[in-house]
Amino acid sequence: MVAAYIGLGSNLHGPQEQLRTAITAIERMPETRLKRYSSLYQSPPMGGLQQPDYINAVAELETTLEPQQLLQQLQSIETEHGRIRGERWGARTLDLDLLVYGTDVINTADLKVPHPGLHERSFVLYPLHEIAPDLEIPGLGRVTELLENCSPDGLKRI
Ligand code: ROI
Repeated sequence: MVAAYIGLGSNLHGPQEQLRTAITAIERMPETRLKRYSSLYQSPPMGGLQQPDYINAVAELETTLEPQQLLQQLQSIETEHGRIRGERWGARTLDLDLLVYGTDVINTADLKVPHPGLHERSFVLYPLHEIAPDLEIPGLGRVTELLENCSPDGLKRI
């Protein structure tokens, strides 16, 4: 069993409902147990394009799926939620990012774990801190310490 952390984000088509149904879909994934998930957080879009505010959350899983299998499961949930892979920094109905997979460091073309930029994104770090303050992010450090260097940047817990 490996502890894995997933970042959830949406800013289209009822973002709060998108995240709620995504949590239900995650609960139904094979070989996986949903351990806990954070509150929902609202934040302005990062990345400069004009688009609606995002709703974000983080979930902790226990899984025996391999990282690639887990990624495939997450991508099929995104697709079920009508995710169209469009503009790189554009709006999305559902984004599921594999943030952390145990102590693994993965650097392949389609999967980078820990998720690059995780430590700079308040909409990932604050919800992660809510459920796993003592988590050690491989190569980056403890969540509590990372949080000290990350401004909330308009993030609101809802
Ligand atoms: N901005 C916020 N606040 N939350 C996100 O989940 C998010 N996801 C993205 C980009 C477009 C980078 N901006 C975001 O993919």
